[in-house]
Amino acid sequence: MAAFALSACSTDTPQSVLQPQGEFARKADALWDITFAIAIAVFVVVQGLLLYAIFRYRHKPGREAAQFHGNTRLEIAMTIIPALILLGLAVPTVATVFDLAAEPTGADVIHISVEGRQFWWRYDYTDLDIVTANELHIPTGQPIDLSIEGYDVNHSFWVPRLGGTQDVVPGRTSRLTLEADDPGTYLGQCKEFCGLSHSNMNLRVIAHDPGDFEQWVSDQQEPAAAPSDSLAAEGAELFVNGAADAQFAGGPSCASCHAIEGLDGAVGIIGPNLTHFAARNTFAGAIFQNNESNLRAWLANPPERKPGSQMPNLQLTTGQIDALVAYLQTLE
Ligand code: HEC
Ligand SMILES: [Cu+2]
Repeated sequence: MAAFALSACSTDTPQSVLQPQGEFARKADALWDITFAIAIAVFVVVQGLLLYAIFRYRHKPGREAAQFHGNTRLEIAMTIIPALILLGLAVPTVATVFDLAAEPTGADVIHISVEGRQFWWRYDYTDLDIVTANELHIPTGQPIDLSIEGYDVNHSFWVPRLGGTQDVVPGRTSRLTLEADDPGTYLGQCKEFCGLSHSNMNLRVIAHDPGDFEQWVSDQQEPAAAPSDSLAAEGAELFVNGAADAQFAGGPSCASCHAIEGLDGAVGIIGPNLTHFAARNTFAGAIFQNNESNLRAWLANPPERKPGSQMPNLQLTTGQIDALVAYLQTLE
């Protein structure tokens, strides 16, 4: 009990809904504050009366337990008081529900279509012509309009400090508004059990000052850089055509699952768009830091690194991994 209670004193809580960092998360938090205050008051009154009754009417020699039934006034009061409390709570709740559900309007609203997949997030900036994965870049101080779709099974999108949760259901488009006050990285994750790597389906929102966001957008809109040296060029070639030897030749090439803008033939849509892969801090559901050793381990055997991953083990040789990593690292 003590360990549980003391955990509330922790300050390092990047996914706490109680420390909102944006307009929409704050509105939900305000509702919680009211509900929590009322719940505490009810708890104290009810437990107080209970303790009083236990003590005041405890057993004593010669004292008989009274049997009684049907105190109409008490029963009416016990029905009306909770009904009034719930009615009172319904007013701010319903107002907030409608407020949060309203689609933000205005010329500067950024629309992003989010897709939950086993076990990563795909983001399509529909007006900006950018497709990326797992790390959602947004400008600070303005509402971001997310329309959210499911691709395979149910997921749930949640960045606790920036907004509410939204269930992701295949065949249905839902929406959610997020906003961040300050630049920074905000953690989130899938909140609906969705299979073996549910716990590995993280995401992060990276909020920038509006000027820095503009810069990010124009960088992302560039096609991928051409390979800078012969090893990277070999990697690009492997990426599109596979290799003439080993299992990799018979299986699908990287390009049949991944798109890279500017690389001929790389138009796949099964896996994340890799046009600016090297600009991401993390990969594979934001669970691995994007560095050379993690990338090598990933390419060597994705389902071993991330159970249930839809990227198969392509039986790459060390030489092929060298070339592919060299190429992926040029994709700034
Ligand atoms: C059958 C489809 C398929 C093939 C073939 C494939 N991938 Fe993937 N790849 C995926 C999927 C799906 C993911 C997302 C995995 C996850 O996060 O669970 C992924 C993830 C990745 C990532 C991490 C991207 C990110 O931002 O999270 C990299 C890098 C990558 N693949 C590179 C490659 C390379 C290089 C090849 C060729 C050797 C390749 N892939 C072949 C489907 C594929
Ligand atoms: Cu999920």
